[in-house]
Amino acid sequence: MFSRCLAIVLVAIYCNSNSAAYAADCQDGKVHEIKMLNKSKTDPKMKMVFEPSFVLADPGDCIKFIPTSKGHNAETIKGMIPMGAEKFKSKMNKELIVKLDIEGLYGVKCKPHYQMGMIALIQVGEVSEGVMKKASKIKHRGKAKDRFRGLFDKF
Ligand SMILES: [Cu+2]
Repeated sequence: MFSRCLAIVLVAIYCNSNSAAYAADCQDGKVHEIKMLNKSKTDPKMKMVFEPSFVLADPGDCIKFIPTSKGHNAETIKGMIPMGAEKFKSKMNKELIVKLDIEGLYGVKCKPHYQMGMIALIQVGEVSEGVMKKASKIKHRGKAKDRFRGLFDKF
């Protein structure tokens, strides 16, 4: 399933005037929006969250990380991207759009709030049980541990 050597196309959008470029890259697939928030919109007790924290996407879809609250970024977690996929990392307080072509699981964290549990999981296409198991066994710290457990429990 990893035989296709498609690269992730990384498109960083720094201001809205660049949205034409983003539209060109993402027009074939869906754009899934993930907000970076100080406080969850659905559960106000949850602090420092990506919302939604789980996204199911098709290969070729785009993910748009939106800095709704200040002080966050979005970057892949080491060891939590599919084989052959490229890591990505947004700048603090900047929107980031990534096109995910390679099937598998992508673990995402906010660098300053990883320990506070600011993580997200993106599933692209179909994921085998083996891949799922391997990803669920990656060790995490602080609240990231509990939140990842919560996400993997849903599978
Ligand atoms: Cu954060």
